[in-house]
Amino acid sequence: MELVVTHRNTDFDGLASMIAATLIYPGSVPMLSRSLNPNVKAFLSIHKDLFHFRRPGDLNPETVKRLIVVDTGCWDRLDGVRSLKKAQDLQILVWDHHEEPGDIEPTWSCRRKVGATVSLMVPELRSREVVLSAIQATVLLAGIYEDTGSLTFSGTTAEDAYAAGFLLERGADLDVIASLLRPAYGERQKNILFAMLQKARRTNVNGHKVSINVQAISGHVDSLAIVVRMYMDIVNVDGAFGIFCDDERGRTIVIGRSRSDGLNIGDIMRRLGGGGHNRAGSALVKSSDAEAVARSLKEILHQSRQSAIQVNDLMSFPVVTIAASLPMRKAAAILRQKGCTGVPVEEDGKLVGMISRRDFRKIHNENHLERPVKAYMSTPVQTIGPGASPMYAARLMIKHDIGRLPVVDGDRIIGIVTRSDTMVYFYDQLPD
Ligand SMILES: [Mn+2]
Repeated sequence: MELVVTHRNTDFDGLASMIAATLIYPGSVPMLSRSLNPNVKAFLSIHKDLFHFRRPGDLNPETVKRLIVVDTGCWDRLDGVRSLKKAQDLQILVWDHHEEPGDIEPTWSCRRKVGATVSLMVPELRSREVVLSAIQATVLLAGIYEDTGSLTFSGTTAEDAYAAGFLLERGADLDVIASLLRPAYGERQKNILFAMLQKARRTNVNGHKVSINVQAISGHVDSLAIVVRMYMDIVNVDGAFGIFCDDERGRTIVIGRSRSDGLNIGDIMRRLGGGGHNRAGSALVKSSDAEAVARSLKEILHQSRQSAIQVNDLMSFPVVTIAASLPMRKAAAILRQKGCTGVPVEEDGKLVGMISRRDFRKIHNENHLERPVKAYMSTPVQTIGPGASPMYAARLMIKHDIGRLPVVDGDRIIGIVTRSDTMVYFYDQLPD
């Protein structure tokens, strides 16, 4: 017998990958884990009859000749096949998209870091010319959408998008998917979110807007990560941390979410004894002193700024400046010669304004080109410190509709950062 299995607490990617496996390996038998995530559970309660899933205990593992494992590479995460771990002559096939290979030693595997395991399997279905029903296409696409946040998470690859395109062509229904992927958000989650919003505070950590929120909880609460994610969206910050202390159990759960690479949640959580990746992570602290946990989190945040890219990594220097008394005609010549669209203006060694090509539009009479720069420059000057984040620089430029910011250290101009410098950063092409 060929048996198809996936990880416990099965999500749509796991479920979809099992369905894909039964299509790739005709005759194989899918066996569900005893634990399913709430969305998958709700889906199967309605669609159970369409799929012939078995449950642990339904079959004798000894008859298995080939084990097909999808969406995990770890024995620990499988349910009901422990006895196969030491089986002789067992063929094991693994389809997985997780970075950690896990402890299953497969005979054959397809492993690549893409957004969803099912994205790895779609090309196989395609090349075998498997005919997909609309409902199959829908479940497969739900797997991709759930794991990639509808193709928006940073781990999403072109392969995921191509697979999604193929499934849409095969009739995957987006309205059905929207109803399948509802976040597990109920009364308890709502109450916690409301309590968090009532005392929402924003702070600035190196130009990143961050919110840290302490809440008391009692007993196990599902889906706190979803609450933190919603909180981040509503409070509109770059990073949000929920510190949930459980007095009874003497422990505190810290959950972090971020929208900026400058705030690496995984790094921060590792320093609290937890883990995660760039945008998401958590830690379990064996103490219910939430204020102390909040203090260490703040300390870590302030220390970690050093490792992030700062404005002084992007700025150009030395900076061309011009004197406030210089005639506009000469200023125009300097801009042309240096090939820049704007430069800072100085008077008595102090930054007093910016002059850019745009300011020349204020001149309607040729003679006025003899007037000093001081008469046309833009003031006051918006500046930025060398330690600020590229995100903050971009925000200032958008807010004030300007294309460049002088970088100042005290009174001194030490560089200039432009819109294109920040773009280079956001698109990952930092010159070294
Ligand atoms: Mn997955």
